Amino acid sequence: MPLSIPKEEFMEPGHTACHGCGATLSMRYVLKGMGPNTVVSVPAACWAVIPGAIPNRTLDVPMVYTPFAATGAAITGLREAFNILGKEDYNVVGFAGDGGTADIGLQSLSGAMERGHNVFYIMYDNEAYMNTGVQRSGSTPYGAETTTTPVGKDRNFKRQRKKVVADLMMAQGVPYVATATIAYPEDLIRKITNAKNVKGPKFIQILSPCPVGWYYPSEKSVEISRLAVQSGVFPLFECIHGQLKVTRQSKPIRLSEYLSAQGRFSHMEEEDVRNVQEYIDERMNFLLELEQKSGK
Ligand SMILES: Cc1ncc(C[n+]2csc(CCOP(=O)(O)OP(=O)(O)O)c2C)c(N)n1
Repeated sequence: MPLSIPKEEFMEPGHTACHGCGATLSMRYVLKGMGPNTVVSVPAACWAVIPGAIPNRTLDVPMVYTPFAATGAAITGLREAFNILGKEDYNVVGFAGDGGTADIGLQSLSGAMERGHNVFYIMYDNEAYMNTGVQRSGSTPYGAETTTTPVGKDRNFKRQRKKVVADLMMAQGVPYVATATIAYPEDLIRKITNAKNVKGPKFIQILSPCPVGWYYPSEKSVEISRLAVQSGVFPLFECIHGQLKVTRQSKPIRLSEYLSAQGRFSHMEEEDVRNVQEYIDERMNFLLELEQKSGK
């Protein structure tokens, strides 16, 4: 039964994000799933500036703004403080970019998850450090051009594979781990609702396309995020207490459809595309094996 999208909004019009910002839709849907009793902790990132300044803030929930590496520590402290105030039912949500999660914030995230606090950590994954001008992060995929991996005549695109933080979180035994994206809002909101029913730490990685850093027209963000899922580049799954379920693709598409829609991959040659396809197949096999094991 498809879940209908809650009508209530916790994000008002008037944010300061770029046109077509995927991370902005991610926040909107996350808050629809969370509801009003929510506090959000945001590190240095695009989302630190998107809400705008008081009194014209776009968010209807409180937001705490912390140093870049500190999201895991911040949500730990907020959780304990809310508990002391008798507000155990409040949702404490870290909302951080991929740089703030896969790189500089990783130890803080891992510590918060290991201590078992009842918190949500949302990684909005736009696959580079966008707020400071599209520098590569650990979560940037193989093949992407960024300002620190400029193609030029040496074809200096990112040569390393994407570090998938959701997989790290599953390996760490985090009770709720999922991936989602803005092309499938019902799926995203259902995952937030499911996560609310799990006690302890929850981690959700949301692919959030960025027209400025991925070099595509701003009206195509939802389409690009759908292509990412259909091509297998960004598989959707949910893992509750080690029980993994992968969403099967009813309409798979060719990888080239996803890559050719974005300028960051426009330099890729056949061999580079084959490398990406190999990675997709390996990762899908890894997830399906985990799924099979968890069914036992
Ligand atoms: C310790 C520290 N180093 C660098 C910065 C500069 N800085 C601010 S935002 C940002 C990029 C954040 O990237 P990401 O976490 O991927 O989020 P996005 O900007 O893509 O939303 C950087 C490098 C900082 N604020 N603090």
